[in-house]
Amino acid sequence: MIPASAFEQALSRHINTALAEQALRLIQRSGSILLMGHYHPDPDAVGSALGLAFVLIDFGKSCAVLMPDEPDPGYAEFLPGFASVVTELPNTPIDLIIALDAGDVTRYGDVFTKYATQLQGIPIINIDHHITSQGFGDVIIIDPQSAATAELLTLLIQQLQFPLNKNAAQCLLAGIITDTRSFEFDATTARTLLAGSLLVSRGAVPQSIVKPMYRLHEFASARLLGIVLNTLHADCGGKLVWAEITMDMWGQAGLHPGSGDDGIPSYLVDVRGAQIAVLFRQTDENSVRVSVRTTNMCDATAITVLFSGGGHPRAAGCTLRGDLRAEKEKLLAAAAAHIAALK
Ligand SMILES: [Mn+2]
Repeated sequence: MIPASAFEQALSRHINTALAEQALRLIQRSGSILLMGHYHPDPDAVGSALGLAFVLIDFGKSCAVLMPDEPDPGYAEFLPGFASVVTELPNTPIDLIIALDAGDVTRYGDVFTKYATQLQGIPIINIDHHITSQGFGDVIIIDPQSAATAELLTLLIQQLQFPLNKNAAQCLLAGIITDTRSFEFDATTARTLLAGSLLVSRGAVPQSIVKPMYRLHEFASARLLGIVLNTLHADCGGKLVWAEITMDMWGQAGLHPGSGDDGIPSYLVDVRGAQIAVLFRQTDENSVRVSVRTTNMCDATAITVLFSGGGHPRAAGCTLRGDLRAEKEKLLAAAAAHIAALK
């Protein structure tokens, strides 16, 4: 077991001391604290809010965790305290707001407009790790070096010498694991792993997060994968990999059209040599939804924008309508052209 002092040495003094002390003063003088995450909350938003709440409760504070909309109920499997998350402002006094994992008020849905009267004049601490964040409120702690808001909170908790209990550690580890996809993404640093190590030393269990997040799937989804892989094609010398789900395949797998296929695009892009992976999924007679995944050589949005879609460079989507067979050929040609243009 690593002595606590070793973690303190390794993880302390990463946050501007003046900012950390300002945050501490606001926390000290507040009895009742509202923690919130951004809309479409991911496990880093929910885990950061719940994790910090577990810490502050130990510190004698009363806490409420508010999300602008319902988080995925599946998170309950690995986030202690998940059942306490609310989507409406509780009717209790609030002394302090801690807004987590987004540095812009508009990212908190309509919370700040809907409850403008109730929230007016309440001090705000904003903690985030996104490089594009401007920050808002009275104390702004933004650290783009952190792979997750939960990593930044782990540092802050260490720096302020707050007690870190097992539930808090589990929630924070969930934020770090999901924002780094199990310490895989570029954002993962030696410090991220140290923060993870500290959380595990306090009782967090990586497998209890990694397995439900990334590996567990329903029996019907496993059947669907088997059916879909029969349609697997490779073009452009293996650089373009694609597969399709036709209307009758959903039924064969025992699924409602458009459900239970979550992991398939990622599975396709992990075929060795693939630079672009495309999954066509027909969910009704008139349209085909397309998921595009790429390796870092290709930009998925360069393909999906041609079909009025959008997304991110590594993962994007669009919907095909009209002559579905012709549109599908057009999309594959666009993907092939993108690959050809790389040479
Ligand atoms: Mn995050």
